[in-house]
Amino acid sequence: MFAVTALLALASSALPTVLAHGGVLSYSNGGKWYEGWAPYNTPTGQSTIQRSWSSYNPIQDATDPTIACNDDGTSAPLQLTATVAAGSAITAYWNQVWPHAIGPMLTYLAQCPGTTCTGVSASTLKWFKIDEAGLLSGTIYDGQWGDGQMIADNSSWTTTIPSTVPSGNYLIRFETIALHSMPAQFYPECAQIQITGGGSLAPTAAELVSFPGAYTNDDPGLNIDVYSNAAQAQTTYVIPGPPLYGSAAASSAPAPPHSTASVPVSSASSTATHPNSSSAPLPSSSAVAGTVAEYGQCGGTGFTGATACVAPFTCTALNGESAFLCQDSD
Ligand SMILES: *[C@@H]1O[C@H](CO)[C@@H](O)[C@H](O)[C@H]1NC(C)=O
Ligand SMILES: *[C@@H]1O[C@H](CO)[C@@H](O)[C@H](O)[C@H]1NC(C)=O
Ligand SMILES: [Cu+2]
Repeated sequence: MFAVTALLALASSALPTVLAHGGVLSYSNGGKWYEGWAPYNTPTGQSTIQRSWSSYNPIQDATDPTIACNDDGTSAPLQLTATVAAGSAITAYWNQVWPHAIGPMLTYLAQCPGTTCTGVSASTLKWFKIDEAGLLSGTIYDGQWGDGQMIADNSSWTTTIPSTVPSGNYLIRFETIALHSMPAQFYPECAQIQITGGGSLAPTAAELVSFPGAYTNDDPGLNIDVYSNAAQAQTTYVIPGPPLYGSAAASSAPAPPHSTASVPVSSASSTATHPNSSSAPLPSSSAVAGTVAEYGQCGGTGFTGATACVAPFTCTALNGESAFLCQDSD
């Protein structure tokens, strides 16, 4: 009798936690279905394209040593690798129904040295972001997010392997970040893929990051209280991590942030001191005595705040033209 009661108590305390979290349980690509790693089964004999992971619990530290591919993210003795054509769609499926609708969706690739990713530590790789979805509409507080779209889409996320990515062996890292509580919750899982028929556009240095390393706990898109008064009015959100793969090539001559009549100070003075503004060098925001701190927002659609960064940071476009942040220019 005691044993039954104790078991019931255990079950009722453990179950809600498990149901409230989770991760990527399977994948599909090119009509093929790939079961993922089963974190609550014995590792012995498991053979999947997914890297091993051990718990439905989120990572809650942006610098956690296992933030690349979740704990522990190693390849298994019977590790598989999926062959995936460049330009094809790959879908990751989370447990049904994913519970967290507030936060961004992100997808990364990292190329492995040599002829396989098996045995390669995820934390030694350089990652680039191929897909992201942050605040899609509305406010931080009650708007539509990438995470909500993932839930609406059968608790799954489909991304396309860019046709420009060089062929080779990669880890693909699907991540959902939940912002409904602080600190932010990270749910990353990785799978091994071999990309075939790829292109020749290597990611730039600025697009490559390490995990841990790509995020800090102070990132404006992570250290965020979605219930604050500010969040209830805020319609912009800065997705964490590096600029998207290909964004440097797409905008090799980066434009300054949308300057409007409400932010005339630097552009007006630079026009005045350079009679030929078209041939004069672009005003460097780091030359102005700015007020916006590193990683502070300094521009973007609908943004009306200060636009000049403190030295030595420059106001840099993120995510296409949706937001600008004060960042190190190298
Ligand atoms: C929804 O996802 C489940 C896996 O979680 C999958 O078995 C099912 O086929 C998916 N449904 C559709 C319509 O894609
Ligand atoms: C300045 O602009 C004028 C008119 O467009 C042009 O004729 C002149 O060559 C320019 N001077 C310089 C230094 O670019
Ligand atoms: Cu959860």
